[in-house]
Amino acid sequence: MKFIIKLIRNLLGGLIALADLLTRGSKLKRTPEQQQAINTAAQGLSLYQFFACPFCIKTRRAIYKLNVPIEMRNASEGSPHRQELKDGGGKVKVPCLRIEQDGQVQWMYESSEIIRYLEQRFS
Ligand SMILES: N[C@@H](CCC(=O)N[C@@H](CS)C(=O)NCC(=O)O)C(=O)O
Repeated sequence: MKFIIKLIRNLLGGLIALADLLTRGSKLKRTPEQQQAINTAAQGLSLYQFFACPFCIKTRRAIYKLNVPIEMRNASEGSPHRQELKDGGGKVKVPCLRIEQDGQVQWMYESSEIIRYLEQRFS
């Protein structure tokens, strides 16, 4: 039963991910210099996520639109990133944005909070 629920959840998530890919639209455009500064700032960011999680899809969509090259780290079972997330952030819940800035590391959970943070910093 658990297996079937997981399968249905992944199938639905896959469909949402596909719909997202087909309807993403355009990325934010910047001058090459502005984009270079954004690319540099994004080096301190990584998103722990699952491919088919709707909250992760929503967050990836915002990241795509903001045109910020954030490293995606798959935190599903069997991935080494899962333990990093648990050890660093305190729980396995995705999406989680790891923010490394000025020698400090912050782990931000909650898709809405992550999107708000990214929009404030990059739009
Ligand atoms: N309110 C949270 C919900 C996040 C959430 O429920 N994520 C699920 C995956 S879709 C999760 O991490 N569950 C823990 C697990 O599957 O181990 C958000 O908007 O980010």
